[in-house]
Amino acid sequence: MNLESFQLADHNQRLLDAHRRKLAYWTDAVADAERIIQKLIDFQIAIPSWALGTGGTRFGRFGGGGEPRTLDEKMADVGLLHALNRASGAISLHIPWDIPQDADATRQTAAHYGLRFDAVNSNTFQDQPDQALSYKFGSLQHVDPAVRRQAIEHNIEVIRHGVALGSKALTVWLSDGSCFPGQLNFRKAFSRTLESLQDIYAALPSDWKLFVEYKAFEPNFYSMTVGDWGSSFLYASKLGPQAYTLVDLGHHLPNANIEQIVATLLMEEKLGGFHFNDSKYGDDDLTAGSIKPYQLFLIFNELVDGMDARGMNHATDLGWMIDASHNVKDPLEDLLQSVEAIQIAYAQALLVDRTALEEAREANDVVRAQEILQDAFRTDVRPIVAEARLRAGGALQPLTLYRSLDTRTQLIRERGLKTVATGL
Ligand SMILES: [Mn+2]
Repeated sequence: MNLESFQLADHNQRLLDAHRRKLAYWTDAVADAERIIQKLIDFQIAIPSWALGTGGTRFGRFGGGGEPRTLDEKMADVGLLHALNRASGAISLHIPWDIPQDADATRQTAAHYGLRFDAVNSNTFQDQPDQALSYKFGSLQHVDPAVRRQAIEHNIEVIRHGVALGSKALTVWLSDGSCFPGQLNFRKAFSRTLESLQDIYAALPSDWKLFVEYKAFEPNFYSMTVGDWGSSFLYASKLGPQAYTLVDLGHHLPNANIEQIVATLLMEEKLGGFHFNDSKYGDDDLTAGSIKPYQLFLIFNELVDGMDARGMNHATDLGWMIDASHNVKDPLEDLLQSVEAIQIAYAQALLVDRTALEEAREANDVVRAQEILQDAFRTDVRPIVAEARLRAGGALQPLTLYRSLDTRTQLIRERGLKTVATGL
């Protein structure tokens, strides 16, 4: 469904006075407010095409109705999110779940919604119905060169789809690994995976990036062949300057210091992109910022610090994507929450007094350093996030407007109650 301009205008008009009162503190007292608002307007977070339907667990899936049935309907959903928050101006596609039938038409539809295509994702973690050889024992690491070749060709096909759509990056996440000790020769698995990735890398256009995503566990529960940032960094380093590590927040062992990983990868010029989500136990794929908002802030603190140290453009020099799954919530509501949580953490990180923080560190003033970070984290930045949305043409409160329009009921009316989006 489309958001009508009068609906947006009515919503904003109703909330405008209250918003201006909250914003007054920022415009009166914070010298940096304008700079932060502009950075928020520029910052766009890609929505994954596989997160627009209900996810599920090993135990069941409870659909919410009105799920997008086609790539066009997925783009319509992301277009609606972007119309509401003006911060979701990109979509990340998964092949073969979202193979465009007519790339030009798909590009036009995306342009109509103001969307660009972020990284395209390959899939060698499942067998497709028409597939000749199985990935049961891995894909790029497989002992049989014919299976490796099939997986390589699939990745090259994904690049071709991405080129046709104007994407500039390929994300490779491998489920390759082993479930039991003894099953796998680690050195051979690494070498075979590297050789396969080298063939894929050779097919990259010169202005593309290859993101190597890592995960510590699952679906292989003894070893993962790209299991941590160290192995991803090794692959990316050996592949060449167009290869980077992709950090998915849910892919670490419990209590990993993700902000330190981010700082190191940025320093080594090997951080390529992000998959945002949140978790308490494992790869829970929960709403960004819903469990550990301080961790999300500390990650953004390192991102801003590390990107500024290298003169990088926050909005364009890394891939910013959500990778989440929605089991009990309306996926679109969840994605609105995630985007806002990411914007809040980013705005708080922009507030950090970096000169004072560096002075405190050099003086071993631990208390002062902690106070500086927590002062930024404890600041309610929601009024400037809302102001950025307003200036960019979005809604002051996207979730409130989404609900007041009874959007899900309308989507069910358009698409049906029992629709299932392609994806996991
Ligand atoms: Mn991911």
